[in-house]
Amino acid sequence: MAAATPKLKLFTNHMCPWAHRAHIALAELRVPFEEEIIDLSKPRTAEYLKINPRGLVPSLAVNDDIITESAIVTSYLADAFPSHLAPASTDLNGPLARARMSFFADTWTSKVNGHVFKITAAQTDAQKATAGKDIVDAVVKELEPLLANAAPFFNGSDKLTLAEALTGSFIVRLFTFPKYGLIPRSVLDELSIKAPNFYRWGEAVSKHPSVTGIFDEAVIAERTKQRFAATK
Ligand SMILES: N[C@@H](CCC(=O)N[C@@H](CS)C(=O)NCC(=O)O)C(=O)O
Repeated sequence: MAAATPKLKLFTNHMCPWAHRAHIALAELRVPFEEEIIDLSKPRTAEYLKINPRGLVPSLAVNDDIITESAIVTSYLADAFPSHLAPASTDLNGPLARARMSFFADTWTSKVNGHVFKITAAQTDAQKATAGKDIVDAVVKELEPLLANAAPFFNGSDKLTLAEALTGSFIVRLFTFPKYGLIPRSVLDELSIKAPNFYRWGEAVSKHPSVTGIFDEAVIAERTKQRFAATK
């Protein structure tokens, strides 16, 4: 007998790119879930700290169990609801395909994401120029080769995969923030020339409805500006 579908509740905040990962997976899986928005502008309540002692979003309640950390939550969703996001680890090529997607997401997080954070936080043109060069160099070296067979999504997929669920929230920021002056447009222009695989993939990812669903770009760009203006 098939196991009953678990009851899911996502503790989230739509401004948070880490929580956004779980939203992308849930949108693709089309599984019903409840959500509770956690106000990150205030100290976490004692009730939420019982759910996640680190006080971070996202957290996912699966019936009475809690899962935290966005990569773990998102991978759990791909495991629990078999779909186009990822082959099962018991499939012939499943473990290898999953290792490739994990490596891709890890590469984004460990090699590129920090530079994107720095460019949005930069206070001077010189800082923006340095971070912009670092983004382009890291994408060209680390990500461009991993996207040679994207079609348009990871590893020849015509649908989003776990690789996009884990990175799409950051990609949509990189591709939309130039409109709001948070990232110089020249960074995207350079990427389109020096990293054409990445640029084509990023354009497709940043327009996908499962990625844009909870992403209110104007509000998020404004909040990001305010956050960094406050640190001036
Ligand atoms: N490593 C965590 C990072 C999550 C995270 O940093 N969430 C931020 C919002 S984007 C948060 O909850 N911040 C609350 C705080 O620092 O008080 C994950 O991947 O889930």
